[in-house]
Amino acid sequence: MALSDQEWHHILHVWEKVEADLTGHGHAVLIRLFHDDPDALKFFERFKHMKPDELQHSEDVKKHGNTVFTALGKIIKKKGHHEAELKPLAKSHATVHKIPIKQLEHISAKIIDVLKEKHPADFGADGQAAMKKFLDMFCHEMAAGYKEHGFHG
Ligand code: CUS
Repeated sequence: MALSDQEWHHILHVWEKVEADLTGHGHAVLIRLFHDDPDALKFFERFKHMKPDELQHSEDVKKHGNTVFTALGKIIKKKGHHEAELKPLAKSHATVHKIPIKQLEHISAKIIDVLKEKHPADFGADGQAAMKKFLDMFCHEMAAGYKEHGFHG
């Protein structure tokens, strides 16, 4: 279901804070995900041999954190009109990276956890609910895109 103007407003409000440090936020989310669900690591050839301490300090993991958060930010700023951004992302994740939707759902949950921790004053119950709705929609649309490319992960 589409998000209301109010919901986009809540999401963009916290995202403004996130943008002060996209890399730091993305890195925190990846570290949290890899800690809570080590299985997530196996989809990343270049990370899967790393120990927790290496992951924590890896410039490559930081860079990937920035990639993930930059991609999400581009989509968020389109306030629902993100077909042009989402389609290629679904294609590359279905055909190249082969990241199951379950993993996108896991990373979505970690995104909400990290934002709650880092921005308690700017990410209250309404913001959390709006972000959850956005991320649910994102995962749902990615799954639809995956199917178009014959990936049922
Ligand atoms: O990179 C990318 O792009 C993706 C995200 C988006 C948002 C779609 N990813 Cu990366 C994902 C994931 C990771 O990193 C890890 C784990 C899981 C998932």
